[in-house]
Amino acid sequence: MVFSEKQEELVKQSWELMKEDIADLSIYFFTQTLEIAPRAKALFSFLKDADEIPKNNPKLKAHAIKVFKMTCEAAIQLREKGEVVVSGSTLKYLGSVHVKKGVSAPHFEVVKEALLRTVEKGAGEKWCEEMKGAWSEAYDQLSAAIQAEMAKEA
Ligand code: HEM
Ligand code: ISQ
Repeated sequence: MVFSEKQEELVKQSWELMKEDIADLSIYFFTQTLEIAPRAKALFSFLKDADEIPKNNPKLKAHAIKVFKMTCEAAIQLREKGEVVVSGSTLKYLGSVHVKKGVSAPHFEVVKEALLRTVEKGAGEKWCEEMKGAWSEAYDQLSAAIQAEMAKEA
């Protein structure tokens, strides 16, 4: 699939909008993830002992930002190179972290849905089908790279 300049632009544009409200959107991202898959709560070290999602946890915020930034990066690579290449050491690290935590393939679909809902909320009136498609494609490719590494780890 060819990733167009327009698609890259849509991802970048929505991320710029999201940054303005990233503290709340980070919480929203986790809330959506746990709404779809309540048992995923136990996977996250900073959530498992909390009754509710902590509103002011720097780790939570940093984790959410990383997922969004990596997906943005994936969109840029898709347009520039036609594929997502995560640097070797980063990919190895991500593969091993997710295997160790017990993350499985269906979790990736859950996080995708939560991510799309979060972009929808953050983009507001800029949200559109094309934007959804661009984030979906970038996430799918990134997710495939991580899962391929996880399969090697296991
Ligand atoms: C940790 C990114 C999918 C659960 C991490 C970290 C990154 C990351 C960067 C490491 C944070 C750090 O140690 O600095 C991603 C990306 C994903 C993805 C880019 C998809 C494209 C998933 C999925 C799950 C998941 C599907 C399952 C719900 C976790 C957990 C940790 C983690 C439990 C460890 C958190 C802790 O410290 O307790 N992820 N992740 N991730 N991820 Fe993901
Ligand atoms: C997966 N990995 C790291 C952080 C995350 C935050 C929210 C949902 C999924 C995640």
